[in-house]
Amino acid sequence: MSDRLPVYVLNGPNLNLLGVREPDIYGRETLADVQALCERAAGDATVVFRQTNHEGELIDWVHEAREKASALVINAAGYTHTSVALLDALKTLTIPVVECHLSNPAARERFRHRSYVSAVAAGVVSGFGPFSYELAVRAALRLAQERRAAADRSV
Ligand code: CA2
Repeated sequence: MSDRLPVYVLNGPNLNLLGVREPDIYGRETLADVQALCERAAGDATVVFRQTNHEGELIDWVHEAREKASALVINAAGYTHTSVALLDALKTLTIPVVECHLSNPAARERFRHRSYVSAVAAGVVSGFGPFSYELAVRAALRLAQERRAAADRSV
C-alpha cells in the first residue's frame, strides 16, 4: 500500500450537471466520467474527487486538503471568478495547487477573465474538456513528487 497522501480534485457549483445540460459548451461526458479519467491518470496514487454547489463546503474541503492531500486540483467553476473567501482558503495551503477548467475562460465573456484561483495556482489547465483534468492531475502528481524529492534531499 502507498504511504503517499492522495491528490484532491475539487469541483465547484453546477459541475454535477456535466453531460446533462449545455453539451455544446461542456461536452457529453459526465462528472463520473471525469472522475474515472482522473483516477486512470493518477495510476497508483489515490484521488479524492468531490463536487459541491456550496461555497462554504468547497472551502471546508480546501482546509481538509491542507492536512490530507499531497496536491490539489481545483475547478471552482463560477467561484473561480467571484470568491475572495476561496482565495483566502487557498492561500493557507503549502501543497501545490493546479487550476483546471473544461472550457477556456479567457476566450469567453469578460467576467470569466478574472480568476481568484490563478493567484495561488502553480499552473492552469483550461480549454481541453475532460482532458484538462487528466493533464491537471498529472501536473499535480509531478509537483507533489518534486516536493517530496526536495524534502528528502533536505534531511
Ligand atoms: O470551464 C470550466 O470548467 C468552468 O470552470 C465551468 C464553470 C464556469 O463558470 C467557468 O467560467 C469555467 C461553469 C460550470 C457549470 O457547469 C455546467 C455543466 C453542465 C451544464 C451546466 C453547467
